Amino acid sequence: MKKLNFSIIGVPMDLGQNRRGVDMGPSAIRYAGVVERLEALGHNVKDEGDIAISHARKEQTPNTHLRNLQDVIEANLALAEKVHEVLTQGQFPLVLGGDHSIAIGTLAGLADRYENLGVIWYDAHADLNTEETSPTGNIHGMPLAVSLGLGHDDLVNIRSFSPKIKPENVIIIGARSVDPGERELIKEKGIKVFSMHEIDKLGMTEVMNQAISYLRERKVDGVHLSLDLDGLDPLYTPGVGTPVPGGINYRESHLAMEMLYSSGLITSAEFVEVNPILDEKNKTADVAVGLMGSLFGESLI
Ligand code: HAR
Ligand code: MN
Ligand code: MN
Ligand code: MN
Repeated sequence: MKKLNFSIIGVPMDLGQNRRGVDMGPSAIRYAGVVERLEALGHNVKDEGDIAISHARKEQTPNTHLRNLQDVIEANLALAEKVHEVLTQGQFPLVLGGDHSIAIGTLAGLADRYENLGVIWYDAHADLNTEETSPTGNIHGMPLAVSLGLGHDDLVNIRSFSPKIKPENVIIIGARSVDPGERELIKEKGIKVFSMHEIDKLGMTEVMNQAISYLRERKVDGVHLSLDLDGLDPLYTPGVGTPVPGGINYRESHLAMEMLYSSGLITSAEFVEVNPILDEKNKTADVAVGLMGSLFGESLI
């Protein structure tokens, strides 16, 4: 088994949406034993601590309905630099959220290292809104669009280049709550989506086989897994801000992680949207850490 050198980066960020508590996600995931779980698999783990997030809110930017725009920009600038730094040290970035707006910074930090980065977006949502299409103004509904180069200039141009990723290298898995503007973008850009419909119809084994083959055919030089815990059914991960029923189940999710492990494709990962205030006895963080176990080499026998 390949031993990895992890750098864990916590991002105690709740400014990309309007339900407090998701800033405690990194603590909850640490409490659920992430470091011990990965070390038990023989990996080296360095906990880099948390990115500093200001809880003193900046004034709202005029002429925009993007919530907490300045604070979200600052947090993602800092995260992008940190991810870039640990990559140059040869470490495997493992980012703990925080709301999903932090994927903007993670991908910005990864992008200049990979010419042809693949992205797996495991989520109930497509996170493809822009300022124009967003029904809420919540930036956690926008990080995939921003990384494709669509959205507010200051978000899109973090680390001074755009786009960070190519639409044909993105795969969305688990989608079941997609806004009209997001649907259009999926069609226009030809983004590969395995919605709940495909998961029900094909089964997770076939979905993951197709996803892995698709990324191999695209000749990606790395794959980032961005896993939003609301991708799972809220029965298993109730501690999320925007739960959507009818989601991916517990064993399907473990199978997906185990197949990704066997593929050897994953080069970075983030686990986001864990909100301990909305959770039941840290259940959602426990599931997150369990999934990391499967993603990084735990096997059943
Ligand atoms: N699509 C809706 C919006 O833009 C809801 C987004 C909810 N987002 C997350 N991330 N939890 O997946 O506001
Ligand atoms: Mn999301
Ligand atoms: Mn560089
Ligand atoms: Mn989501």
